[in-house]
Amino acid sequence: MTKRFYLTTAIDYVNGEPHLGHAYEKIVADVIARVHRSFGENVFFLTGLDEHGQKVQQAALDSGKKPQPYCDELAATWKAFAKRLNLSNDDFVRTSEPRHRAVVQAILSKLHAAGHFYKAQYRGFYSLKEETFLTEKDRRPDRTFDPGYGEVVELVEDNYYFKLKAHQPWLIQYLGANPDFVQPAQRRNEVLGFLNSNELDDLCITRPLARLNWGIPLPFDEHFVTYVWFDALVHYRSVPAAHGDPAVLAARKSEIRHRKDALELWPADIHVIGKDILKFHAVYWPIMLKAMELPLPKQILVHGWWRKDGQKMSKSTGNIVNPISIIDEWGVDAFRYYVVRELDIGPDGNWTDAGFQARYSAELANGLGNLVNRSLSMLKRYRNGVVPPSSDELAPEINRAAGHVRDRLRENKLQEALMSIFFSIVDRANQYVDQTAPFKLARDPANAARLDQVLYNLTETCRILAVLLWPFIPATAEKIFAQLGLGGRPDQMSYADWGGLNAGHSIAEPVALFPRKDQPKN
Ligand code: ME8
Repeated sequence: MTKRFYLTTAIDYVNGEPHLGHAYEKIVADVIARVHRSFGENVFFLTGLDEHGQKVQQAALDSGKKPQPYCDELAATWKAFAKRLNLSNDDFVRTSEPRHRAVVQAILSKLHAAGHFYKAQYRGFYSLKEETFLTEKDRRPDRTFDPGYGEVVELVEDNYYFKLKAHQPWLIQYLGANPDFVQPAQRRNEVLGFLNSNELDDLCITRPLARLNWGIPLPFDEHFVTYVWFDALVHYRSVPAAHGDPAVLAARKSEIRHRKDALELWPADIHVIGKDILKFHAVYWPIMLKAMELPLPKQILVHGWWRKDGQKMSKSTGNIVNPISIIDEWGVDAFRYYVVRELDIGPDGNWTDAGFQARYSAELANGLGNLVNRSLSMLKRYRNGVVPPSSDELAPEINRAAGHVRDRLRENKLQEALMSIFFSIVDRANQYVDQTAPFKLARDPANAARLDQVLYNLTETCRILAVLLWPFIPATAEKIFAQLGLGGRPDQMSYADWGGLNAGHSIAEPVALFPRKDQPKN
């Protein structure tokens, strides 16, 4: 048994429909998962849903349903959404599943016995909307709280706390010694800046049952349920436990059972998350894992947030991008392509319909689609679809570009990799068509050998493009392979070396990959 490359996303709250931000994160993670598979690694890609807590309880109540059936219904929508995005996830976790609940409870019992928690009374101002206690620091100069916190009430209640504070020096030291732990660097600096200038408060890990009942019961005090982060974050570990991962089972000592079908997953290789949940992942989670005596994940990869037309996306103002309607109209790969091409992992991005349509038209329809379509159509027309003898005129350039793409992919520089594919390969090959003018060569039989060369170079470039593009736009890459008459899938980077097409091979029918849209919508 060898350890798999274990990659996760945030698990989304099921208090509404999936939006662009959710879709983006899952696509980024899916591209990374496919890249690693393509490099020959054994990957385990996990995504799922965060079902407990006040927000979900409230959303269920608002729709007149009990939380579990409410979640069951929405979970079906979200799972269908994952399929629609063509995610290649290996598991889909829901935090209301017994396999997760059992692990959360076992961990809580163990940490309680080891003295990591204490019970204390807290009096403070509480934001119902954000499910969080507010401090004096959250007040505005006029002593009021930001309206973003919604209704704020004063509460006095007992709760259990996790001793977070004591580990602060250790965490600062760990972050300093492990520069790749939080990426990109700007996010790591943010965490370090925060830790160096604030004293951590201990972490409240419960809610009184009287106030919240939609949660995992605290195993050692029936009056409480587990509050979100000791529930949600633990899914990264409960899923490996459910798959019999010896590393996480060993940490629980009590129940090591060796299973034939066990998977070695922990530690996670990458947690892909959005910037708003950085503190939970880069501060709470490492300390929780230290208390659990488990190694830390290798990397937390933090993406920025999407806005639309320069404004925050919000259901109430109607300023949203509905991924499903985009996919219905333009296809899943146009959507996958755009979000990764437009936004590097790190900064915030801005969606505009005009920007999306411009990239569709220039890069997918006129760039990639046109290249593949005219290359294969010319091979059909001039050589009856039969691949001519091999030629390596473009080989040095394409091999160099493919090497660059692979290097960027190894660093999770997805946007740069896509740009290289398009600038150095798609644009170069389209320029090659213009320079060599095969339609002119075809007019004179004396140019037959030259036409053979040109057609080989173009067809082989299309094959390599399918391989390099597969992690990003898998369905399109597979279509290119099918149109090339090749069996199997373009899912291994090793296929991207020049010269894979053999003379005499017959291609299939070319079909437009990205139909041109005549009248772009505004
Ligand atoms: O935070 N642009 O769930 P969530 C980009 N359940 N990403 C966005 C975004 C936007 N406009 N809006 C949200 C939660 N996201 C918790 C996570 S993990 C153990 C628990 C991202 O549904 C957000 O940053 O509010 C997060 O990574 C993910 O979507 C889920 O957000």
